[in-house]
Amino acid sequence: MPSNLTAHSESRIQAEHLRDRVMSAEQATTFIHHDMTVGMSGFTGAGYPKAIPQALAQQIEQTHARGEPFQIRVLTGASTAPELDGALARAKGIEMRLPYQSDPVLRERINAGDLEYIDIHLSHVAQHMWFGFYGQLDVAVVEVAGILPDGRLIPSSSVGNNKTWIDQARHVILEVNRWQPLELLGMHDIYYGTALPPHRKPIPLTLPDDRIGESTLHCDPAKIVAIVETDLPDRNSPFASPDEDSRRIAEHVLEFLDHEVAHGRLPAQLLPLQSGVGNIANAVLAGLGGSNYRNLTAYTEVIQDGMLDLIKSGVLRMASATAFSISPQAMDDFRSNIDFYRERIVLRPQEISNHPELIRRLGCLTMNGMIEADLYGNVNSTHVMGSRIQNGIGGSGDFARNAYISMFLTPSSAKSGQISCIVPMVSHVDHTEHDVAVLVTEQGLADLRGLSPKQRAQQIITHCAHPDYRDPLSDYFERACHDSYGKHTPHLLPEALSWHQRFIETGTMKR
Ligand code: 0RQ
Repeated sequence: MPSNLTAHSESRIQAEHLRDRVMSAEQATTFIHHDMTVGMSGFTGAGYPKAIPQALAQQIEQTHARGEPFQIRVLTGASTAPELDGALARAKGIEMRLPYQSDPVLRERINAGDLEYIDIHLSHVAQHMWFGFYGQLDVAVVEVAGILPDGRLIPSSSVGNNKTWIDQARHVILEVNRWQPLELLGMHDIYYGTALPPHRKPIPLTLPDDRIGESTLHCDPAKIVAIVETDLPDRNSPFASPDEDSRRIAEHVLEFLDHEVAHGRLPAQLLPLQSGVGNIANAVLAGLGGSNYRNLTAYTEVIQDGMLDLIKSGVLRMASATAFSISPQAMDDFRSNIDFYRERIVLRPQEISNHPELIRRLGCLTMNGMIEADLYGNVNSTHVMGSRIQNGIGGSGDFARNAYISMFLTPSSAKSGQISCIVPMVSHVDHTEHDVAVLVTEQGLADLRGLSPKQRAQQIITHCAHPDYRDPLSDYFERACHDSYGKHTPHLLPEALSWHQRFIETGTMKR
């Protein structure tokens, strides 16, 4: 940390030349108008602007009350929080939203058909902006932990697409959040070397630890139109301790990794781990904590509680990500030991944390959740009953497509056992059979590498399907092998397509 900026400084805005832009959130919202495209910070409930979206939601409601239109296109890093997605969705202020989201109010609006939701790979967002696919970015609203005397910005608890939003926007609004530890300075690695085709060069990162960029964000001071000071926590909900299914899924994954090491297909320190968020991912991390592995690395998107524990115990040597997603208890520990963690954590822009070139080069072992998989290994991560968006593809496609071993994990059934998560044909495809190496449920693990479609089906029914659904799935598969039009990937189309419909017809899934 520079000697002229200490954690106890009076103001987090050390740049004298920017002090005249400080104003209230209400005043700052006057720079955002109907029909604008706004890039906001935020990734999995970390580092999102906390005051401006709420003030904006109020402005929007008042404008609607006058009978005038006010809707914006909202681009973020990934999911944010009720103060951003929830507030703007409730105010009916979003015309278009991208990429990943997980807010219940926003989800309802999207599924009611009230707004356009564009679900794309997280690594694609920044480059699609540079390519001009989303038009002009009018305003960037970005949370930072502080502003250095020379105007450089200290990133906060997520990086996401902030570099791109700041570079591309006509106007920039900063939220300087005093709640974010200033000691985050030095934890980030902002790579400014990306270029557009045909001028792209290899990204010079060969180990998850490599630092290839700078610790701060740059912004042309002329673009900064408003600075709002806040002191508000990230949305960080406590993690439930792993349930029985999650624990069993974790056991199968660990047994598989041991087996791969024993057979010389993985080194003793494994390869960089990527893990999705949620209960199952946390259970796998907890399982690694009880293992004999040491000095592992993670090249992933999100650092959650389990990863901090692994770093503390030495199981993980270091972790690279783009954001935190940690509970209040873990946050206390993080703050108390921030100097220790800064040596072992790197936060990068999401186009680098999720970059296909780097994931392929490093050979990531990827573990992501899913809604359902079919007999041949196609995976649906996003759509319930083929049409209702749950969250989005997030980074799962960036990682799965380019992984050394891509694993997908789920309990074998959903809705208290009424729905099988192994189905004849997925109702929506996010990851094709070509990108799925291993499927895991609490029942067991199907290793699909090197298998043909019919061989995969046998493995998946035997090892992953819930016992209640094994017979119906085997029956379908046998009849399909006999009666299918082609015998390479056997299907009885009308029956495969009606599999999901019956859950709606029997009322298991509400209309
Ligand atoms: O519904 O909320 O109404 O109870 O789907 O399921 O079991 O809570 O699972 O929270 O682990 O999420 C795939 C959505 C799993 C997640 C998904 C119903 C179930 C429940 C949620 P309710 P659970 P999880 C890194 C990587 C894509 C993004 C990704 C996800 C709800 O893992 O979003 O991987 N993945 N990112 O009841 C009908 C089925 C069902 C079903 C579950 N077969 N049929 N309903 N549900 N299976 C992070 C980022 O990218 C940022």
